[in-house]
Amino acid sequence: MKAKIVMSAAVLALSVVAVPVALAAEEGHGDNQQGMDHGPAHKLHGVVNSVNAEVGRVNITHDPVESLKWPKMKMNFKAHDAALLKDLKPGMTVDFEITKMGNEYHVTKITPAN
Ligand SMILES: [Cu+2]
Repeated sequence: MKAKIVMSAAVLALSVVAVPVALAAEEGHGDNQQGMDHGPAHKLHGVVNSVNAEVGRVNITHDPVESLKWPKMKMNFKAHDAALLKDLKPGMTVDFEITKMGNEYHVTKITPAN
């Protein structure tokens, strides 16, 4: 009986300690709870397939991306700022940068390729 009380007290003590630690760990990586997590920026090269400036989205066939181990593929991206897309046209070859924000990659820079 005594052992049972001791055991449940130990479990209780552990849970009181563990929760704040987990929350602190969660808070530690990336920005604070309010802001999005910002991963590193990756440089890409590709061809614009379609642009939807209203919703701030662009579809690009990008070349392989070494830093992400991505093969060549056709992909939708969200523009971090919809204004980035205003001069883009389907068929345009572009150099661009993406950053993971939350669980999505956002285009943070995009220019026509030389
Ligand atoms: Cu991709």
